[in-house]
Amino acid sequence: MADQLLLHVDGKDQPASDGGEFAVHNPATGEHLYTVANGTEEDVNGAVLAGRAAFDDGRWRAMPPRERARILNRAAVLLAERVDEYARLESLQIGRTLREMRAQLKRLPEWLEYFAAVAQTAEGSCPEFGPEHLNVVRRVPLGVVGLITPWNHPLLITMKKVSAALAAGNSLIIKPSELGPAVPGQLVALLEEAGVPPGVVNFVPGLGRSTGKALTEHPGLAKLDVTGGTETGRVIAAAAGRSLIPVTAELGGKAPVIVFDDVDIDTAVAGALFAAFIATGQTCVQGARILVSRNIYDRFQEVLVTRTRQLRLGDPMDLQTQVGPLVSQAQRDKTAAAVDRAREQGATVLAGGRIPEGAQYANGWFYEPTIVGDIRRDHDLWSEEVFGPVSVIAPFDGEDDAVMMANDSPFGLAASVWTQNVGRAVRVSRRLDIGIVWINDHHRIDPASPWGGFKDSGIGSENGLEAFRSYTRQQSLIINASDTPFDWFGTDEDLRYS
Ligand code: TXE
Repeated sequence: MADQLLLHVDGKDQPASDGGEFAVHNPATGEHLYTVANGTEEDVNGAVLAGRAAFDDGRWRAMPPRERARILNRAAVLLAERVDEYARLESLQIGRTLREMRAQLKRLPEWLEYFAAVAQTAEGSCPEFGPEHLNVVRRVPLGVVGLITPWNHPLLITMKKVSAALAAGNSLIIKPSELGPAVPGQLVALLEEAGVPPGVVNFVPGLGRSTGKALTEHPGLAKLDVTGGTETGRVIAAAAGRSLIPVTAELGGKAPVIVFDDVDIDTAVAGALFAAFIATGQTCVQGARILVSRNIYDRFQEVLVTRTRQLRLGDPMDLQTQVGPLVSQAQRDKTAAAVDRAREQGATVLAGGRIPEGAQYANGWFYEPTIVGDIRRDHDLWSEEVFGPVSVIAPFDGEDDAVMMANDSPFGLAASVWTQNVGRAVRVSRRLDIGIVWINDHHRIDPASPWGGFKDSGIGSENGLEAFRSYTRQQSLIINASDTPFDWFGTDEDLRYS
């Protein structure tokens, strides 16, 4: 890893215009890893101008789709070769376990391959427009788009946005999270190595409140796409509103895991653990509310608590570790405060609920995987997103109760339903006010499958054809195909507008 991560604008690495930088630390050990150039307003402006120049001269936008697709496929091959190196880097800077990052990163070439295929097969349309005209509707790229990404899946989330935006022919400005920008930075170099022309993908790391703000308020952007906290999403969407540009926002969540009484308890507990503690609970689709049919509740809780206590917390680089530290002191403080408040409000901590003791935890942001019971729907922990290894467990009585509890949230990103009864699974899913519903699974993602939330969880979606379309706009060509001369003011006949 280089000692300093620089901006990359118009094909060139550069420091921040004012020389500013900040440091990234290893959240498991506190060790200094590298410094990052802190992009200024001037840098953002330079990046947008570079992206615009690249867009206007058509070096990427006007390239035949098969050629763009070839380059994206080449990038997929290069990425597959670097998965181990990138996984290590991701684990070092965000603290997610190496076994998780390997599993995640080895799938990422699929995003480039999928959107390469979409670029080649995308079609316009030809709506009926009466006998004398032919209407051809083209899908054209938007221009320079701003991509703002978080730290919890640094490369996955960047990849989702980059592959759709690039396949559609746009120029990009990437503003990665200040907590884990190294691998997104490497992706930019990799894309140019694969053949994406300089100036098309620009990289401006920096702090959200300065660099991120300058980007979202820049008048030269044609779209903003953000993954982050709900409050950040509101600020960015408001800026997009002022610029009258579209926004895609993937924000917070408080996903229910709904367990019916016909499940195999061990399988459903394994599913709940997977939902709750992947990424040390730092995912927007984390199974934060485990809702269990009352007639199996006691047994389920007992197995869940036992298995939660057995999770191996520790050094993320050790392949035996199952749960790593939180990404930062702020995330751990937020987690600990949420559990303490739940205790004060009368909930019961059934497993975890502490900062672990021991030399191996002393310098990192560790917190024990935690299950909280006796939760009421007026407790803060019922509705607030923690973004840490904390889930609540509560019983329900029947389908109506399960649906009511699951929908009782300001968020609507994801849910999982665990049952062997297909009719019930379909019935319940249809009643959930939630964007992604897994049946007997959780967390699964595919580049072809829409990913987006309802309510305070965001606007629009990533992945799939809609994501590609959201990086284009329609241009309607209306061709007069009539041989009859036409003179609007030269006739007294009854006129019609077509
Ligand atoms: O995210 P931020 P943070 C949630 C989670 C977490 C909370 C805060 O609840 O505890 O958000 O985490 C950039 N203008 N999620 O502070 O701030 C920022 O630099 C423009 C949910 O790390 O939302 C980063 O690149 N940009 C989530 C990105 O926004 C701004 C993932 C996300 O950072 C900005 C992460 C501004 N004013 C956190 N302020 C998910 N949906 O998965 C910040 N940024």
